[in-house]
Amino acid sequence: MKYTLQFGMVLLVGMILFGCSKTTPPDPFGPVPDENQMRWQEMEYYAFVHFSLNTYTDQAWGFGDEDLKLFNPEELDTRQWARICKEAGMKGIIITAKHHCGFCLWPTETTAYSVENTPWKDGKGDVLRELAEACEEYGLKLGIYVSPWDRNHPDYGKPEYITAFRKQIEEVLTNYGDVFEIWFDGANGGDGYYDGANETRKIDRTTYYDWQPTYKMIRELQPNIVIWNDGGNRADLRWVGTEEGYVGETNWSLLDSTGEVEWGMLHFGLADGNAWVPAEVNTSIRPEWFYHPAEDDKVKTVPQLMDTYYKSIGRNATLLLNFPIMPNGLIHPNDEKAALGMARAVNESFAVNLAENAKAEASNVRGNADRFNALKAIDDDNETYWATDDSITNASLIIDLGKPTLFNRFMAQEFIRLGQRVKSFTLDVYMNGDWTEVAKATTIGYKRIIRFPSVEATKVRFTITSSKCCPVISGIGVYNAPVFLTAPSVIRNKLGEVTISTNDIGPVFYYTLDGSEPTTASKKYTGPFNADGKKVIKAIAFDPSSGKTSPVGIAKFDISKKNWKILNVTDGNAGFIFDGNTATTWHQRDKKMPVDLVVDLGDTYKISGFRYLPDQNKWSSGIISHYKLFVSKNNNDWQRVSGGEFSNIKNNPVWQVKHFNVTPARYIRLQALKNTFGDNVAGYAEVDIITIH
Ligand code: FUL
Repeated sequence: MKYTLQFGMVLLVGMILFGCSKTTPPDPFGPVPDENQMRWQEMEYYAFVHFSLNTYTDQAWGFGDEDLKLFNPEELDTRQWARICKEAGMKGIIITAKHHCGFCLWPTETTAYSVENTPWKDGKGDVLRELAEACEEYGLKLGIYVSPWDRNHPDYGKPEYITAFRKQIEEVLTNYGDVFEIWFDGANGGDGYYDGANETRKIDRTTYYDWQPTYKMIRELQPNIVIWNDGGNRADLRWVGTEEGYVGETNWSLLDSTGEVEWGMLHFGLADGNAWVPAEVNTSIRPEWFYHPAEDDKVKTVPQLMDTYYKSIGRNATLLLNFPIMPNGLIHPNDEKAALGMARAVNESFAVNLAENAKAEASNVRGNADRFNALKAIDDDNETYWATDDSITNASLIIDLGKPTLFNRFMAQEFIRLGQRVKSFTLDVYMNGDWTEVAKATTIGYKRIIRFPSVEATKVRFTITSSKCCPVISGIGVYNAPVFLTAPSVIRNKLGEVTISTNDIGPVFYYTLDGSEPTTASKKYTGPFNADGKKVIKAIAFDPSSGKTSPVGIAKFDISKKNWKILNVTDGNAGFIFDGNTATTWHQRDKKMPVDLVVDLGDTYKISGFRYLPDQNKWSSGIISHYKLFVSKNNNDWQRVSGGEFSNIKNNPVWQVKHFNVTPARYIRLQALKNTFGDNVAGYAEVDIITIH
């Protein structure tokens, strides 16, 4: 009897222990996010606003000598910014409190180069205060960008500057309530005004700022903040290595906490990194970060913004989308329209999760326990999850939609509090009695969305083909997103022949040549046509099967290039720079800087500016960063009409537009002084001029 009782007890304890070990949650694997990173990740989408003195000078980077009198945003309305961001579905706003020019948008003890000495509100204004209040009113979080590089400060480059810089950080983190993120730009050191010194000041960006004490102060002042810093100075979040709005398809939220950070690590993360440093995709709603009137018709379209959405939020990153503020202090209506259009598209795309309330079954369920079964992945609760036994590193989950259902998007989420685990997965759909693979992908993380052409199927099979350890999936979604056509691209070659095209399959195009808005009643495109000389061409794509039209693609062309000649050059590829095709580039490699490009326009024109598009492959050398432009009537007497830097051209290689006083000339000479690699190559995707009649 005694023996039986003892045996029974042992059995009971054994059963409890055995049972528990099978139904306890998986252990965390590798680095995991802290609470601040978790809160930040769940924000998903928030705004940048770029606003500074260079808003008033049409520049990308101010030099530091811009006149304070320029700053007078008479209609400044931070509530307009907040309203737009809120309606766009964003969760916060990060403002350039100080950009590289050193101008402070708040009154500061550290410099006279601030709002305090501008005509705006007689020096009594404080943009940060107004934004903090507007964010509070609209339920948005406030974030702050303070540029480490300061092209105005007399002490930049010396130890004294670090004291002033820390003081600035202290001010912005003390006086404006909770700040969710602080942003330290990676552009650091170079030429600047520096209080009249007008010189080049180089710093060692790994040591000069002595970040650790600064980080400590920041965390003391704002315990809930996340710190963004690029490259080697890592903090809580990482840059993705491009400003074009996408992170790698493979995207690990991990990096190594020490050592050099190469581009690939920023873009893809590190599968076996030892620190949790997730990715933030930062990009502007227009080509450039600051407001330039010439970009009013270059605002990204809804399809472009949706593409960015899928390549950022849909790839385990957050999206930081920038609005350039106009000189009057407002967001431009075109930008508002695009951001709200994107919000509608996101809402429409993800309004109905077809997997919710469907039947779901997994190949393995941890301890056979209900709390970890397949339904937990589709229950619309991110705190519950499907998990497998510890020994399992590949598993599948089948969602039965019950009837043939049309869809084209799949979303999966890992429960990242336990680490990022899944390395790869496939997606199959069950149609006409067979399984067909529709997608194959790597990494999931917080959120991964896959796009594929619409299918009509009854079941979806999600197979994790490889995982670091047992997978833990907290969310799965199946959606039927509306299709958005992209605006067609309109290019013109040297002979004046215009081609309209798109990457979408099936649409036809309609266009106008008189600046009016194209409709399906406009001229139909049947193939390349001739339209030489100054022209504005607007085109739309129309998909006859869905009846949908695209946004308008606009191309503005200046005078004919038919008679243009590059002088002193025999290389046959030189013609690439006038072919209208931004993907083809010509390089001059056989010269030493300064490298000249001399063009004979064939006739005399009243020239008021020029445009330069660098090689669109940022890995290529030859992206000109500093230049001079000369013009001449006779190829003998030259007049310098423009010169300086193509600011930020390395990270954002968009069209560089420079205006100057109208000068009649037949020849132009673009002189490359430096490129972004520091070698002697001068490259050009396109070169163009701006003329007046
Ligand atoms: C860059 C800066 O140089 C740009 O002007 C902009 O602020 C962007 C967000 O970061 O590196």
